[in-house]
Amino acid sequence: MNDVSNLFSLEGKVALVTGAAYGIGFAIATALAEAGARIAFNCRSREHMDKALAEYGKLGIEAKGYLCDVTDEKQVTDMVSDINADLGVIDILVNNAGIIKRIPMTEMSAEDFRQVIDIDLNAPFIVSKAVIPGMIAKGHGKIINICSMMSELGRETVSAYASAKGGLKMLTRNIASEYGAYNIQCNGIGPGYIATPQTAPLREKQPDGSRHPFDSFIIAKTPAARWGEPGDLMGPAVFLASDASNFVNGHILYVDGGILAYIGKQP
Ligand code: NAP
Ligand code: GCO
Repeated sequence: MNDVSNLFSLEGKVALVTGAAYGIGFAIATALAEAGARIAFNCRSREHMDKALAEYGKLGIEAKGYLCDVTDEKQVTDMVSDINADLGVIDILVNNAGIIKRIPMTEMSAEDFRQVIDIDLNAPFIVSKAVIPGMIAKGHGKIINICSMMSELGRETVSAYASAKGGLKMLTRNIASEYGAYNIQCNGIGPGYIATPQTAPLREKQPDGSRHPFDSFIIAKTPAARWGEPGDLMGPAVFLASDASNFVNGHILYVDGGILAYIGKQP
């Protein structure tokens, strides 16, 4: 049996966190580094990468950054080979990179819909496919897919995002089913509403200084009565990346301040 104090250690592990230049990915990569892992991350913009490297540096984290669009299979396989050479074979993958387009469905172009599916669903398939053979060879692996409230719920304007995140929940269960026998655990984290650049438009102050109506709506719908912070995902990510979760597979851990448990304020 494992000593409980070592169960959460990631010493000696190599982790790739996609889209970890800022926001949730940055917090998760920071947590994995603090638990002992060597960190690789990617994003699409050189400017974002340089800023992120400076931010990781300030925290004393030697993260390695790669310019890579996760929808491009060749760029992804090249990045994974580079990480294998630079840091070692990947033990932990966090499929975090993602976008949202908030457009009423009947006004949304098929091209916009496809772009969201491409980044939020096809890319986790592409990146997972690129790392799983190395995990099989190593005899273990952890894949964490960043899902959403929208893996379970619908709402106006997010048809593409909800379709992608619902699909990502099922990709998570399928990877767990297909590769569990190789000692690979694939789980999801379903964050509630987290204050990051992605959700900034939903929190913008009104011209009179009052809260955005969506901001008030989320606070009323969340039993914790607040937005989440990226730091709220740090503990759950370390748990799902570590030996502490070795018999947890195909699970979506909702980290939502209780949103999914709550029907909403009674009249
Ligand atoms: P964010 O602040 O917009 O950050 C997204 C990150 O993904 C950035 O680093 C971005 O960097 C990168 N990225 C986007 N498209 C990419 C691509 N094609 N290739 C490589 N990198 C790409 O988002 P966030 O709020 O931190 O969200 C992170 C994840 O959590 C997403 O999957 C999101 O859907 C999910 N999520 C967010 C919330 C929330 O409330 N914020 C809740 C539930 C789930 P570049 O622009 O430089 O490429
Ligand atoms: C939205 C989207 C996201 C959410 C998140 C909830 O409603 O705009 O659902 O931006 O923040 O995915 O889990």
